[in-house]
Amino acid sequence: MTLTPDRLAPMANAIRALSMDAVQAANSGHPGMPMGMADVATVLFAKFLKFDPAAPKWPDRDRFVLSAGHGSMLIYSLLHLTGYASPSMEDIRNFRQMGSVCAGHPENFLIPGIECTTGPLGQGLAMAVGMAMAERHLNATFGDALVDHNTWVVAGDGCLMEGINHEAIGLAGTLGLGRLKVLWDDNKITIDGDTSLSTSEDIAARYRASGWDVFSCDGHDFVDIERALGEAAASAKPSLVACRTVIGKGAPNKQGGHDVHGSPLGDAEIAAARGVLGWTAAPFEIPAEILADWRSLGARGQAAREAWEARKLADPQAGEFSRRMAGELPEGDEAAKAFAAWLEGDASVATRKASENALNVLAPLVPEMVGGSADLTGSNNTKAKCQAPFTPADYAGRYVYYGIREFGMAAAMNGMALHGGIIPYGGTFLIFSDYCRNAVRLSALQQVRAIYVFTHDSIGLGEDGPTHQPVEQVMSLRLIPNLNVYRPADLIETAECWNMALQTPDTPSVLALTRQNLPQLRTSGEMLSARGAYTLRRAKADRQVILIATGSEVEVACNVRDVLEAQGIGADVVSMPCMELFHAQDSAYQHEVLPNDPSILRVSIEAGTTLGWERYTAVSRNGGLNIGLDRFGASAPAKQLFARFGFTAEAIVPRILEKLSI
Ligand SMILES: Cc1ncc(C[n+]2csc(CCOP(=O)(O)OP(=O)(O)O)c2C)c(N)n1
Ligand SMILES: [Mg+2]
Repeated sequence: MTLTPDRLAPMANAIRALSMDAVQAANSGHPGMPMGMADVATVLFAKFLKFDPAAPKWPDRDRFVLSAGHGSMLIYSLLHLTGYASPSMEDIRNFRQMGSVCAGHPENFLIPGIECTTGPLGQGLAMAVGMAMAERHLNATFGDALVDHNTWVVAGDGCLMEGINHEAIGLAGTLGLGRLKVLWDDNKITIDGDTSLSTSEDIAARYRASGWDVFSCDGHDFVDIERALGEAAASAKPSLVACRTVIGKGAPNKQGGHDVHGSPLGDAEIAAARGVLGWTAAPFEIPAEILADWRSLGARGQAAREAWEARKLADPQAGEFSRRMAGELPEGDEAAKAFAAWLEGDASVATRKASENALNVLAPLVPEMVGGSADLTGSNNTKAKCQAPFTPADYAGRYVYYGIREFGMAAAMNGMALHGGIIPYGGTFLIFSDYCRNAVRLSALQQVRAIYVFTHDSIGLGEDGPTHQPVEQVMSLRLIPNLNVYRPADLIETAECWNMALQTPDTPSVLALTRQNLPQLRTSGEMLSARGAYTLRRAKADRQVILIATGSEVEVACNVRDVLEAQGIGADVVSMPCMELFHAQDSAYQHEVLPNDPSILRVSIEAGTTLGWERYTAVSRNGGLNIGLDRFGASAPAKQLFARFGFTAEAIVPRILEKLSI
């Protein structure tokens, strides 16, 4: 089948009609972008993209990322028209309504054909960088027969203007990700108006300077689009295609202006557009011959997919490839044995070092783990001995030098996890989690197993001072739904938390780890951290106090307990490495650890913001006590800071005695 421009034009108009009608029906949404990029997207799907609507998760499909997520009707139209089971026309009719999979912005967990959730501008492109990294890594590991595909992105002016764009394209250029192709909707319009209001940069020059190839085309000339996409496809470099388009193309009175970006066109303008486009079908009806053209191009991918299935059957590595793509961990209990041996010891190490020890056990056993750091490898202790660098010369390498690009790193990790076949982890200082916070949030929303190794987790980092000392970060990360925030207290808990992080395929994890050494507090018990919190020390004298602490403050809590016990006041110490997991336990267990007894004084100890700890201390004698830090830290050695800010038995015991005496 040769799709000549006269056949392609009505196909593109089908996207325009669906987009303007769905936005009108919802009385909200963004018609401008899908109408403007309809021609480019039609050429991409008709001539370049490798996909099979019957198998949306086929591992060797090209990845298509709509980075300009506000243009969601573009991808909903494309998926429906090419014959994916979802979304249905009914879903499209109910665009943006309760229960429809056609959400305001595309969500990877609602529709199998959507590779990633987009809407926060710039992150789709940055995740695509991760997908392209994953493709090269798996290609280097499993060969061309199993892994050989491209990652195509549609990005808008906003995606290119965001700061994360700089990080993402710098990384892609340095890593030489030639399989990454970005189609820029160069319409010179954003919400506020003409792009000249806010930008004057030479985008092509910036991309070229970052190691990219840059092409351009008239985004409404099918022949020219095909030429430019062909040049990009042939390039060995990551490529940007500037597609000069008119936003809202086809709406005669509104196209080209910023009003068409995010408002329904209105009945009169839609009628006028129907006239211009020669579109006579009723809303949500696609003329049979046009739908047939779309469906026949959708059916073309079947042959490529079946050829791939046949290659896979003959491939000796097929089993291992399928295991990794399914996200299943390798069998075996070697890691558990190694961790159990640590219980016998008495290791006083920083939890960042404990994490490195765990990684040196896990990374050889779990080959899909790909690590990295945003230029803090030696501080985050993220590199396992078995890992070689991931470079253009060796994409089989399993350690990524992300450079000082926290946001770009986190988004790339999301892309790798979404691609499948990889469990990404990456490090930076906990304080800079704020730099990548929205990507961490997207890990949680998209339900991916990305593991964040955030070290230097409190004033305990010492001399670098308040710019580097997290205060509110641990608690604020706990605010993000579907994110497990771990703050282990010693070597044993750190190993357990790593274990848990690997075993939650639909939930990302943060490991908040210390710079300073901590004593080993645990010498017995298996996987106690899995319950989120547990009684580490039991009261000997009559129990009047429960001390609840995390991370480095568990040691402090143990010291407080010893002083109280010496005075005949019984105190439990509860270590709470993961609030989220404790919350998921049944109430019988929760009450076993924290009995519902208002005669007991509950005391939280964490070297960070106290806001939130009331959840565990409110049911408590005299309202409970929250020991924390509700101000910025200071620059000094760690021990002095702990003393200065009251994280010592000497400072805490009198406060407890006072509370008990009321
Ligand atoms: C990080 C982020 N900031 C702001 C927004 C809100 N927003 C959505 S679309 C848009 C304008 C984007 O302009 P462009 O990419 O050129 O899209 P077009 O108007 O051409 O469709 C803005 C500011 C967002 N979605 N994400
Ligand atoms: Mg624009």
